[in-house]
Amino acid sequence: MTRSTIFLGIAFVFGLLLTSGIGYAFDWATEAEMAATIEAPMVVGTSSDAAAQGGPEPSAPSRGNFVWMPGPPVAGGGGEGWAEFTINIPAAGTYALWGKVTAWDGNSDSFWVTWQPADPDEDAQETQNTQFRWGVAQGNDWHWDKINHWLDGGTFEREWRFDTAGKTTLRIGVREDATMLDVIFVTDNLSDDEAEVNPRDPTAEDLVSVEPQGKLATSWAQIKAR
Ligand SMILES: [Ca+2]
Ligand SMILES: [Ca+2]
Repeated sequence: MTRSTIFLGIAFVFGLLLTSGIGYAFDWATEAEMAATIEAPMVVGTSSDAAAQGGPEPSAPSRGNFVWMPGPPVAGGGGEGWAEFTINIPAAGTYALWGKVTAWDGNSDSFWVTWQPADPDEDAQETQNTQFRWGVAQGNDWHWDKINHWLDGGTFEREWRFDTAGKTTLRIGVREDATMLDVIFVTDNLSDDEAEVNPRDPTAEDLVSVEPQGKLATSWAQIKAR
């Protein structure tokens, strides 16, 4: 092996480390109840509100609240109201979303999800486009679910490609009432493995810092801390 071959090998390995480090640099979380806009009948709720509808009472959500369209267990209903979030992404790239949810049963386990500008400006509650239908993992207490699309032919995890950094708009629309959303977690780690992605509740810093430049600085600080 020549000296230049060894050098190229070292440079290649270093490049891989650098690439993987940057690729997994960004994560951010926000409280569902801190959405920029919440349109009724989607409202902010508490665990006792859920119990008052007759379902099992979930434990305390992050910062005490979640969003939902109130409704009793088992019963159908829904299709109106939404929560909309402004999310500043730090760089062009591909991102995934996880929701911290409670979903009692098969009549209370879905939302509509569009994230513009990767998704079109489409009212999924009106079009009923299954590309934007999130089949939420069931469970009577808070758990993480990677946002998927529940197509007629199967359910697949989603990811969103943004060509530029900056402001994006995420809308979570009611599909079935009583589906509960506590936290939204945004990441450029596209793994489906929850243990690897490690979705989390918002930190105080997440809730203050919304500027793209600020988030980029945070990402670099996080890399350096590893
Ligand atoms: Ca329902
Ligand atoms: Ca919350």
